[in-house]
Amino acid sequence: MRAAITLCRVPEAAAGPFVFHDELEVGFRKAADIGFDAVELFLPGPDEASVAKIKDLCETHGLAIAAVGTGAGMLKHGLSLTDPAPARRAAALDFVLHMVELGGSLGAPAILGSMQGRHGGDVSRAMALEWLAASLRAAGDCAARFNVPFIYEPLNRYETNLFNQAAPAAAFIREHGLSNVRLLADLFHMAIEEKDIAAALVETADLLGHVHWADSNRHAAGFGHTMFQPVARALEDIGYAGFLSAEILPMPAPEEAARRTLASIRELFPSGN
Ligand code: LER
Ligand code: MN
Repeated sequence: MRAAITLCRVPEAAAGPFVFHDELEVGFRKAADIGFDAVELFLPGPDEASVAKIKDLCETHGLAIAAVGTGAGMLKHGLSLTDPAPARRAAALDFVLHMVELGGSLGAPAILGSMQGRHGGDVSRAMALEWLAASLRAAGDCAARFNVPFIYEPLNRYETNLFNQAAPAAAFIREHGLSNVRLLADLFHMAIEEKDIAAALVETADLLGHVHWADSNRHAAGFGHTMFQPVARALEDIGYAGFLSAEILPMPAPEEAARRTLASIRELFPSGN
């Protein structure tokens, strides 16, 4: 199983669930030294670093880009795809599409997490879901030009009220024929929302595109109370071939969280699959 580690360059997310916050050169070197296969980037925007520079860092350190997050659009600019104001929604989609292009140029998918927003106030659930479907279609079409999917992430109830579980999100993707959209299984959100994480992974297997490898308390795997054995067996059984990416708090310290993550993956997938 390929292991990835998060590298965040967004000052507003300094307390967020990201392991490294170093400059790109330093973060890539640390990821490679510890033994990761890839880096997941959380950048302030599409122009933080050139594609050429990031590709160069990947080559120098033998790393891939697992995914790029889009959450800075919300954190830095307060943008959301379900904002009641049409101009704000348009700006949110524009931000997401530029991140899709950045990721695509690096052979990586972009992720829709917090930028999905929520319904409430003047925005009905039906309205929000219509806007979400339209945005997922646009982002999926854009990603297809780069031969990568677009990744939609159900979040826990404290972060969105659109989709909190994998199966309803999968049904929504299928109903709307969003053929280039895949699901992100963030094991932290799933530990809050799912009845059975392994069963949810099996149920939505055909749509699984990315995994955030986190324990129940958003620490590294092994530092919380999630039962990782059945999760790992489910991922093997469904033939998941994507990344396990540590979107976790850097606790007790970044390097230790990173090493614990990699050890958990090597222990749970001894055959390397
Ligand atoms: C993003 O991947 C995520 O999991 C959300 O909780 C936003 O922080
Ligand atoms: Mn996540």
